[in-house]
Amino acid sequence: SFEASIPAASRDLWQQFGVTEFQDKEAFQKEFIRHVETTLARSMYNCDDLAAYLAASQAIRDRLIVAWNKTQQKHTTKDQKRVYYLSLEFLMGRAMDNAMLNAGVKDITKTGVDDLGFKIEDLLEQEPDAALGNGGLGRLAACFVDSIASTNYPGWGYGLRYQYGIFKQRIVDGYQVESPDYWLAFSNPWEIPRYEIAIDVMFYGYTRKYTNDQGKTVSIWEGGEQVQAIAYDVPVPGYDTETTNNLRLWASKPTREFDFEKFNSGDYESSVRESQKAETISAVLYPNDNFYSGKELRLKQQYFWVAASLNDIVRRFKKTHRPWSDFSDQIAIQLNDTHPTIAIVELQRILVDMEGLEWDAAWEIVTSTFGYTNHTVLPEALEKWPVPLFGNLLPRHLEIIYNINLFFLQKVEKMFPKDRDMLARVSIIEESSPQQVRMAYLAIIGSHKVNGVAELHSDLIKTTIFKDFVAIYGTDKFMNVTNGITPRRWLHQANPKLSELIASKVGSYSFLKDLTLLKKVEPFAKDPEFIEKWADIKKFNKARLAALIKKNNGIDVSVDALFDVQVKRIHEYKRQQMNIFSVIHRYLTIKAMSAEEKKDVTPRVCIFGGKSAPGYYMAKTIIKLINSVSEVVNKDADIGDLLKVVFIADYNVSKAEIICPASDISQHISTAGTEASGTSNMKFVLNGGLILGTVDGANIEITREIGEENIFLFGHLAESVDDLRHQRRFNDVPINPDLQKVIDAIEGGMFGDKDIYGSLIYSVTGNRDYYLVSDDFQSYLDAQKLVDKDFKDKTTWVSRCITAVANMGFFSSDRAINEYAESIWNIEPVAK
Ligand code: F58
Repeated sequence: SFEASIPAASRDLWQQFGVTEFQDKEAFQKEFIRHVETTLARSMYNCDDLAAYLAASQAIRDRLIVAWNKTQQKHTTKDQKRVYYLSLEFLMGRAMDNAMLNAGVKDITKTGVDDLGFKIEDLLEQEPDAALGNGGLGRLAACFVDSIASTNYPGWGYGLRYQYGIFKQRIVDGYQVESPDYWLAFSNPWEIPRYEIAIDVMFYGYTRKYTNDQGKTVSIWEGGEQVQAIAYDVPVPGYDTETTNNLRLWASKPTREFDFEKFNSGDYESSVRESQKAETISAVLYPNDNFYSGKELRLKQQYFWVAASLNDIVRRFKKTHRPWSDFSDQIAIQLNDTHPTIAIVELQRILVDMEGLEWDAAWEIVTSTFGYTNHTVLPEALEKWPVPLFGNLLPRHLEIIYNINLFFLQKVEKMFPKDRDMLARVSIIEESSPQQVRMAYLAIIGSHKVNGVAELHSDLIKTTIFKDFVAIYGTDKFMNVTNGITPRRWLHQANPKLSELIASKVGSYSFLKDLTLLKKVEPFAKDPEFIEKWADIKKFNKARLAALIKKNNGIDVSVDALFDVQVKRIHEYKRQQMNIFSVIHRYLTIKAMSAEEKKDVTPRVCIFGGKSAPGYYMAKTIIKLINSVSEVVNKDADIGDLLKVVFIADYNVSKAEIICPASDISQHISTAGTEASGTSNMKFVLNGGLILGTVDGANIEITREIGEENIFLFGHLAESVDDLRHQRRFNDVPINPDLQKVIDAIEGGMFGDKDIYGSLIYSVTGNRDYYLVSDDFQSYLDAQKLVDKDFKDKTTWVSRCITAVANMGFFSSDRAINEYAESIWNIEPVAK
């Protein structure tokens, strides 16, 4: 079996040959050629960019695997506590550039392929994004595994190997059209299939009570359908360290015995159909962002991934022959949102049903192992599973949940004997019809720490959705860990020129490991020479984006205009509708101007990008409106270069790497209290752009760090939102007059058939306007005006950008990971 070892006597021989890692250009080229000729079975007469990308990747992959092996051996020997990060999404983007950078072979690879007649940039472009996520939550997981490796913590990610990542978006006639993202078409050099690591996972079936040898009545789960989870390992190299951690992704396969009976009896078709059904579990990523949809297949995905991961974790623990009481001293498991919450129940089931521990002892282990991160307060995003669906798929787990709930409610009843409502409010089971399992409550009850992802958000969960749980557990269980981003990808890779300029003042690239060193560039915010270099780099980055816009949209934009960017998933709470309304307002204003007045206008390019969930009608309407406005404005001769509107199709990680460094202003304008943190806000500022934003999520902490003179804030505060909504619902609050003009223009047919926008307009007028577009509109326009004015003073503008960047050190995901490690996971970095 794969666990057998080389006999001691032969190990010398093994070590003598070992594997070597290429150290210079020539050695790389040798590896490259070997991979073209052997791995790919091609030749020098038959090697295009794709083949060259694959061969170079294979050479780099070999290095990663050697480092991976060393790291895993070291971790096994040291036997320290490890963390497992369970996330249903890892939005990794491309791997090649990052692997070269982190492994320290970027220069030799670049010159190596150059000599052979290729351009490294062309090879990098061949790689499809690993787009196994929807947005912020998935990208956060990707930044976190990078940081866990870069800070030398022993930690693995566990996720699903979707065959189809987030759909590809095209714009046809102004509308979003989705097509499948078949990212695995040309083999994936960045994964190691481990066909030998195959774990059986069961669904459905029934539970049966019986009396065991000790005379105890126990429940067992049997009679269900089996599928197999196959491990695919993705090496995660740390930057400038020896650590290469693992991201283990599970793919579903039929079990080996799958319907052998049927197959044998000649019923091929139904046998094949059944086996295809097993494979559909990990086939596709659900494309919703901040929205819960209770589909059985989604719950199957969750349990499949959780069961395989826990089986793997427990198996690794059992190999150490430690007592169960050591479990949480050796293992921390972080739940990225409620999607893996069933892990709490699964571990309890393993310990009680399979390993024979007493309930209380098992529960102590479970709760000290798990931590839960919440990413939203939006009610429509909170997971609740209908009890009948849940009990049918996972009958034993439902029993265990009822037990957990019973013991929990007994405790609550003792604490609050007079508060009957309390029991109904905090019960894991919601008494609706049908009953629902509230996953967030289960996650809180089964974890020792619960955290939000930015200060405001962490305060809000304590005072709103989880208020009762603070009364029960006290405040210590609830904490904040503000999100972060990896500076390797989001500064150095995305913006190599800015990174180089910063390095020239810091003295080295050490800020990529300790981002607080950015502070060293602050004195140069007043240095004319530095300012000029900085401005040149921004211009270069804007030209790079302008070229992408020309290529994808056929629109010419001037790099001298203010680049105003809002790229993120399309959602009413993120308020792209407010942005496009203000663009229409700008258009109407310019159109009404005299030639003389126009001379004063700051030219702007308004750039949008982002996907709508396929079933989200309102978000799709917003996309259509943006594209219709773009059509009208861009060809209007009265407007010329004063205003351009661009929708960049298929926004993804690779496009973000081009877009972030090119913004002058980026917009993070969610209704106060709705965006838990946001992370692209951090990316844009780190790349030398300013923010136009609301007092929401991490915008607040960004303001504190960079100074309020370096950010354009507007809008109502979170504390006023409930009141404003109430006002609108029960009184006749007039709509903002500037917004009314915009609506009149849309309704007058300026942007095509007005009927298309009926429901969008209705959503912000009358007594609805749930996201307070009208209430914030005036303050938004005022802030826009200030942006126009301030952008005219180029020197001061750049100076503010430099100061902002210098103070972004806090937002490194390395800092976030250190906080998790110290205050939730209780783990230490692995020494050399
Ligand atoms: C995002 N959540 C938050 N969820 O909206 C954002 O403020 C935060 O910065 C980020 O998490 C990281 O903490 C988010 O992206 C999802 O996409 C879920 C996907 C699965 C269904 C439910 C929403």
